[in-house]
Amino acid sequence: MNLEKVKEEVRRMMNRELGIVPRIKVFAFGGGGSRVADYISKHGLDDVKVIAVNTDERVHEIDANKTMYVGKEVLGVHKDTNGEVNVAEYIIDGVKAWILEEAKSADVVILIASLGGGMGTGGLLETLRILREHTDVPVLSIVILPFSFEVERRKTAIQVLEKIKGLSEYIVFDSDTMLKTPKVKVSTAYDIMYDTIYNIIAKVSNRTRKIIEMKFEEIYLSQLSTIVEEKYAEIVGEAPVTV
Ligand SMILES: Nc1nc2c(ncn2[C@@H]2O[C@H](COP(=O)(O)OP(=O)(O)OP(=O)(O)O)[C@@H](O)[C@H]2O)c(=O)[nH]1
Ligand SMILES: [Mg+2]
Repeated sequence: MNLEKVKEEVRRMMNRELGIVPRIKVFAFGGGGSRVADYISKHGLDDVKVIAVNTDERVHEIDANKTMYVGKEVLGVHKDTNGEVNVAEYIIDGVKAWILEEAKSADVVILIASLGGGMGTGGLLETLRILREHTDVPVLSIVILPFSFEVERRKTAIQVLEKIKGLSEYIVFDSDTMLKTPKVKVSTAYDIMYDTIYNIIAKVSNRTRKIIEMKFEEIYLSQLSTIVEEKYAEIVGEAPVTV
């Protein structure tokens, strides 16, 4: 084994031992967001923690790393906010400490929701405000706009989207796009959309991993490199030769 191979092996071992992996936290809000969370989790993503948040107790049926059933004390037996964005914001404010605790250990936070209802819209926006006020963690919002025929919901969604744009990076999916391919069933069209979201998150995770590895290398591995060279020379009984 030559010196470069030894160095590479040490680098890999250190990454493994010290857990140099990105910590991506995905928060998915409301009914639509939970469906995305379920899809992502079922298809599996390393280094990504998926948290589904909803006022509907059935959130616990979602395949996610963590499911948060919120707002019972506000809504009582009601399963959703019934399109009340303000109510969702109020509920999220009540679990602010928990959101910050989760975000604290994240390298990147991704927020997902289908806009136009209450929980997805208010939940995402209020979480974004909380993160911006208390942390400097990079945030990406991935949102789905309702169909144009959902007139009032679409109006709400667009108003909130304008606010999101001022607070984080964002990616917008428009449900109307699904109408351009009428032969594709809506359920299939949603799956195609979820798959694109899955791929975006995978890319963010890979990119973050590369950045972390580069920083780690700058800080530790440059010093370690000298030690490895000395040890190598000691073991093979000669001056280090870089091949
Ligand atoms: N991603 C996704 N979005 C959907 C689906 N069905 C409907 N939607 C869209 O999602 C928008 C928001 O609906 P939900 O996510 O159910 O609403 P919510 O955020 O749970 O809000 P409340 O139930 O009012 O508290 C709707 O206006 C639809 O445009 C679906 O199967 N998947
Ligand atoms: Mg709902």
